Amino acid sequence: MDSSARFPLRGFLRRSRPAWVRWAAVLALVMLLALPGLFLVAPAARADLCSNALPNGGFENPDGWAVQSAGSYAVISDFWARSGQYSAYLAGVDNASDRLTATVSLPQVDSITLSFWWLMQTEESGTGSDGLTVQVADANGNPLQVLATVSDASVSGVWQQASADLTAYAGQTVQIQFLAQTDDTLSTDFYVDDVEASACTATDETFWLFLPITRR
Ligand SMILES: [Ca+2]
Ligand SMILES: [Ca+2]
Repeated sequence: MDSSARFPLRGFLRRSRPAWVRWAAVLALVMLLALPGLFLVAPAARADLCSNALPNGGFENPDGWAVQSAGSYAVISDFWARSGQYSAYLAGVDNASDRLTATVSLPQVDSITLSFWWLMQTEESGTGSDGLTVQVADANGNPLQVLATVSDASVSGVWQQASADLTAYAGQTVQIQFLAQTDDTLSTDFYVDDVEASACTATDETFWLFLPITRR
């Protein structure tokens, strides 16, 4: 068998090609063979697509929030906000019983994370007798799970962020409830702002990065 049939490139170079064509072919072959040594091929992390399923969590617009209070004060107020002008200001008096509820249709996605910012300040001395409970309930208000608790024994006077996993409720309509209660002496303030339910879908795309290998 003609060796040029087994090695097409050899045949290509042997035939009556102009010299510059043969050199260009050889150079292209060398670059092709050297490519893996010049570049590191690395898969990049997948990027999740997320959206917020809980609008008005900054309380600048009270739409979507239902308020029940034993007192006659406004629970959504401009007294001390973390963002914008408004936040939820629960309790702040003795014998408080405040309930702030958002009804949310959680999409059928891969993961859902509830996050919110809270700030507590108190006249108590860390007894834990005043508290804020964050819980998820079904659409009728029946409690399903406590997500977080804050009490007068928690960090005081500084905005803190908390988060909880809501993935188990994907595809369901649920209530997110903030419940504040105080006893009959030494009041505690509970502020809440910037509530979000981040619903994320994992993408199937994998990105490949060609990183040049450099030496110092
Ligand atoms: Ca706000
Ligand atoms: Ca108290």
